Amino acid sequence: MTQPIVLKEIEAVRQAVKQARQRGARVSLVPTMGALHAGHASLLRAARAETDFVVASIFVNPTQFGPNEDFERYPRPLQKDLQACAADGVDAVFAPEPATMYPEGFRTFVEVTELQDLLCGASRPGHFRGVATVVLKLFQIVQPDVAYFGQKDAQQVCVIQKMTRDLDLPVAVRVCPIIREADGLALSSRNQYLTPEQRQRAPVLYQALQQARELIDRGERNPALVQKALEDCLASSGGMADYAAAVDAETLRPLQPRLRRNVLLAVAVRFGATRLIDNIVVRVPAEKAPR
Ligand code: PAJ
Repeated sequence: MTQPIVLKEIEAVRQAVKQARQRGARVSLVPTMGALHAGHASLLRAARAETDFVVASIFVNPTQFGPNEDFERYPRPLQKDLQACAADGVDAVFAPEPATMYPEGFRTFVEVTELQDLLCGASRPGHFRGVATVVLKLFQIVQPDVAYFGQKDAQQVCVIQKMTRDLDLPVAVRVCPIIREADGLALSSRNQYLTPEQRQRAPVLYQALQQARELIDRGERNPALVQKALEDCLASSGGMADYAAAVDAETLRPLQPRLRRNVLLAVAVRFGATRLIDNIVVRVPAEKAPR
């Protein structure tokens, strides 16, 4: 098992990528905040399988955390993460200090208007501005051919795809499926905050999504009723629903008057101070035109 090179400086990343490119390598980037689990590993493996030089970034990005969020206590098990990167064949790990990414006097931010304010954006103001800004910076530093993201963070994917198109970034964005525990709970670095009792209740997010999917499969097309089904199921678990939504998978806008095309079912629930999210996309078959 070869160890990845660990780089803390932007110039060192540029050099390593330049050398790889001189060898003709296709370069990929897997942005993460560390505390790596099997969800992250699936992205690293996809990158390993599809490209020649894999860069993983490990950076707990301060600008995407709100003032009362978990930036300080977010887990940072760097040595363990480096082992995970080695096991999945990562070539280089970029693990900068906050002052390297945001030196004194940093003033420039990227906003993907509207998309950034919906769903998670409503209860986490500034979150997607921080995500878009750091991802654009990482794209600029690594200049990858391909970047890998998880469907787990569906809105993040929408925001990054929109930014990439709107700013003509020469990066192919790949989206990998959600990796789950056996009981359906989507893997997340934040699952470790859950008490044993909260952990037992946490699969309710996926159960609610499945129930709503079944409703749509049985022919329900009323968005309000599907949303109500999601809310009722979440309420049964004692978690506090932040939102439950059945929206257009691309624009994240409400579908009115009926569900159609690709419907994103998305939920966010608080268990104590821990906020969990999950989603599935349901394809609604085109309706037959009335004769
Ligand atoms: P982080 O939460 O560490 O996630 C890094 C990547 O792993 C994201 O693309 C996320 O969607 C993906 N991921 C997390 N859990 C997953 C799961 N269960 N299945 C599949 N993929 C999963 O998302 C971020 O970091 C940050 O916002 C970042 C993009 C790095 C910008 O700071």
